[in-house]
Amino acid sequence: MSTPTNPQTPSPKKHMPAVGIIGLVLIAAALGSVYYTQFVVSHSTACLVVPEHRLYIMQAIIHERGGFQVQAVYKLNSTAAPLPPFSNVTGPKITSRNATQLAPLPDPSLVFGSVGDTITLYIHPVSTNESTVQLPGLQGHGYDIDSKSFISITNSTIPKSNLINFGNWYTVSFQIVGQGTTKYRCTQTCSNEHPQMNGDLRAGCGG
Ligand SMILES: [Cu+2]
Repeated sequence: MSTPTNPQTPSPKKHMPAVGIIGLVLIAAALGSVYYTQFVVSHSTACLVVPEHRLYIMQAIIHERGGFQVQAVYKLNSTAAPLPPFSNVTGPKITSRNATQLAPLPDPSLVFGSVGDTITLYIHPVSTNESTVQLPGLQGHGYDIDSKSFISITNSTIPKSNLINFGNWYTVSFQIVGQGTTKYRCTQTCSNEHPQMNGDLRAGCGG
């Protein structure tokens, strides 16, 4: 009796094509997800709209008479264009030569911009002179933004006290550096509805 020959063990080389294909698929999937997160996702969160400089003309009046109201929105015709002449007595002097009026936003207190935009607010605090509704002796309203985490303020005439006096105009400019939503609000107790005297500041992408 001859000793049986060792049964043929299958050569590992026979597995190689399958292992190689699985390996290639895994590498492709890994590269694909890297590409997806690096480029596709970041493209949708970064804003690809052309930056503009928007001007918001706003009135600040007790909430019973409207609160913060955007009266007009413009965009500068060129982001390199100088801002319109501004006086703290008469406000900004905007002409069609350097700015174009935009359609009003559905929410009259909303300030909206896209990431990369510059926003300039012109705020006019107005007294109603109604001592039954407006707190007697009130000097003005207040203006402050809750979270400044996604904006970078480049210029402001609003005093550190945030008090904006009746009859004067105030301006603040900022760049939008990220998406986000916060509230701006009156900081002076001005009427019964003072707690509602606020508006949204929203930074998105386009719109
Ligand atoms: Cu107020």
